[in-house]
Amino acid sequence: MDQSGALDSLLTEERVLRPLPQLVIEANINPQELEAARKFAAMDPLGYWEEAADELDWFKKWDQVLDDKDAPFYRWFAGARCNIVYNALDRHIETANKNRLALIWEGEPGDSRKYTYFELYREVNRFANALRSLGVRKGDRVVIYMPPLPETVIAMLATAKIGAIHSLVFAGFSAKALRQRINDCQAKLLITADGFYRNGQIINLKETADAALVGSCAECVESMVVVRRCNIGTEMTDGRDFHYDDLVRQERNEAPTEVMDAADPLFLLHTSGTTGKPKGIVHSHAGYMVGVHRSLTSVFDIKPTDIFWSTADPGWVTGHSAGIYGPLLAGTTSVMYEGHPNYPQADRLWSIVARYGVTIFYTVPTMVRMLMRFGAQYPKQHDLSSLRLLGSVGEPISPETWIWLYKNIGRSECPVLDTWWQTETGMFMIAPLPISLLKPGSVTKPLPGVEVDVVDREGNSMPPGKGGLLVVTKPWPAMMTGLWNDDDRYKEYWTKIPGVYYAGDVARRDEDGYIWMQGRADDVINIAGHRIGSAEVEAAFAAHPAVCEVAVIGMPDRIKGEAAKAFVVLNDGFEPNDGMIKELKRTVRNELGPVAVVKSVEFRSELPKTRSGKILRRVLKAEDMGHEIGDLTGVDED
Ligand code: 6R9
Repeated sequence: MDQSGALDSLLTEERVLRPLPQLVIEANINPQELEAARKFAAMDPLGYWEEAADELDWFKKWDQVLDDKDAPFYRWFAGARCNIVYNALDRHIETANKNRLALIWEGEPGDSRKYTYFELYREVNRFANALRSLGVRKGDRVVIYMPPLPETVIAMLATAKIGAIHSLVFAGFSAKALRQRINDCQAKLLITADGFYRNGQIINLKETADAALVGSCAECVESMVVVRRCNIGTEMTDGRDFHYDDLVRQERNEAPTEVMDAADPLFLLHTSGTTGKPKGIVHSHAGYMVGVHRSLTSVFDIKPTDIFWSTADPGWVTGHSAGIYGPLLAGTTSVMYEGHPNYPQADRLWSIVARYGVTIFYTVPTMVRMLMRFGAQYPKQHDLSSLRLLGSVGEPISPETWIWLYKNIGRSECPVLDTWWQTETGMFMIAPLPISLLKPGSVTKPLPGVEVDVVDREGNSMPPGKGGLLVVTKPWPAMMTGLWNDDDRYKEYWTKIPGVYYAGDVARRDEDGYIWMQGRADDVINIAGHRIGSAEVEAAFAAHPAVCEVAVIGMPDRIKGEAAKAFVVLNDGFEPNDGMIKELKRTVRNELGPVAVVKSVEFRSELPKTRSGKILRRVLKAEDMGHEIGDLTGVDED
C-alpha cells in the first residue's frame, strides 16, 4: 500500500490507501474486471449469480435462477439438485487438490493434526456411515456442541453429506442454552467432546451436555456421540452415549452423498434477536454454497498457494462460511486453533501464522484490540512475511485498530479487508477486494450482485454523510431461507421497511459511496463480535428471585467493543449491595454461559417506561453515555 504521509493522519478517517502494484498485478480480479462485474451484476443480477453457480458441480441444474413467487420466501436455483459436501470435498478427490492440505489444526497444548482433502473425505465418509447406523436420516437435526476440533468439521460435513441438518452450539454456552437450542429444532442426535483445553485448563464439556439432557428435558435426543479429546473419564449412559472412535473404527471409507433439492436445509444456527428467544436461522444447500463460494474467493483472492486462517469459532456463522465451507469449496487450506489466543503468552496467534505460513488472516476487532494492549513486541518476535491479506468481521473496526493491524501485522503492505455480513446473509455482503481503494474504518462498497441502501424509517434513501438504517434491496443467493418454525418472525425482516431486507444496523454512506458501519439499531448487544439480545440477558437476570425488573443495555468497552450493563430494581426485602451484584452476575453466567459477560450492575428504584409500559432502554443508554443518542436507535420502540 502507498502510505505517503504520517499514518496518524489516517485517524481522521479521510485517507485513501491504494493497493501495492504487486497485489493488483497478481489479483484474480483486477480493477477493470471488478468494474465490469459490478456493471453486469447491476444490469443482470440473476445472470451474474447464474455464472457464479456454474463454477460449482450440480447433480441437476436449476430450472430457474430465482423463484420469487412466494417472496420473501425466495428460492434460489429452484429445481436444482446438489450437495454442498460434494463441492467441498468429493469433487476435489478427482483433481490435483486430492493430496493438498484441507485442514491444519492445532490444539492448545501444542499438538497438531493435518488432513489432506483425501484424508478428510475418508474421515467424513466413515462418520457419515456411523451417523446412518445410529439412525440419522435426511432432514433429521444433529446438534454439534463442540470446541474447535477436526471432529467438529468432520461432524458438520458428515451430517450434511447424509442430508441431515446440523446446528452448532458454541461450547461456551450453558446447559440451559444448549437445551433450548436442542428443543427448538428437536434434535435426534447430540455430538460433543469429553472436554477441551482453554487457557491451560480442561473444560469438561460432556458434563454440561449431560446437564442439558437431564431428566426429560430434551427427550428428542436419542443418542450422544462423544469425541475423546482430553481422555478424562466421563460418565457414559448405556445405550445412549457412544465414543466417536468406537463408532468410526469399523466403518467403510466410502459413503454415498445424498442428493438434495436446492432449498433443502443444510444447517440452522441460532442467533440473538430483540426478544428473549434466539432465532434459528436456516441456510440451504444451493444458495448458501454459491454465495459463500463466490464472495470468499473474490474478497480473499484465493490462490492455490494460500493458507487461510479465520480465527472464529465454528459455533458462529463466520466459522461456518469462512472457517469451513468457504475454504473447502475453494479448495484451499484452512487453519483451526483450539485454544486461548494468549496461551501460553500473547504471541500464540503470531506463532501459528509464522509456523504454518498463513497467507490470509481473518479475525475480529475485539481480538485485535486485545492483542494491541500487549504491544507490538509480540508480533515482532515472529516472521509474519507469509501474510498477504488481512480481514476483519463482526463489529465496526475503528481506524485506530485498523491501522495497528495493518502496520504491526501486515507490514503496511497487506490490506485489511473489512467484511460486513450476518448469520442471516450467510455470505460477505459489503467488502472490498484486495485491489480496492481502502479507507480505514469503512467496509467500502457492496460486492457485485449485492444491492444495499441507507434509508430512514420510511425507506427513503439518506443523502451522503447522514446516518440511517442499512437495508439490502435485492435478494442474494446465500440469504437465509427462513427461520426454523417461525415464518412470521422471518417476514419481519422484510416488513419493517416494506420490500427490503432490514439488517438491524446503522450505517452512513460518504460522498464516494463508501459505507461506514456504526453499530446495531436494535436491542442487540455486540460483545466481542458476538450478538446477544438485551432481552436474553434480562431473562437470565429474572431467574434470580431478588429481581423485580431489569433492563440491559450495551455500553462501549475498550476491548470487547460493547459490554452489557444492567439496571436492576430489586424486590422488597433484598439488599442492593456488592454481594447481590456478584450473585446476579453468577446467575446470568449459569443461565447463559460465559459469553454473556455482565460488566456492571446498577440498582434503581424504578426504570423509565413508555406509556404502554415498555422499558426505555434507549433512555438508560443515553443517560449512561451522558448524551442524546439520536432518533435512529428508537426504531424498535412503540
Ligand atoms: C458475520 C457476523 C452480525 C452483526 C451485524 C453487525 C455486526 C458484522 C461487521 C459488523 C461492522 C463489520 N457486524 N460485521 N459491524 N462492521 N464488518 O458477524 O454475523 O454474528 O450474525 O453478526 O455483526 O451488527 O448485524 P453475526
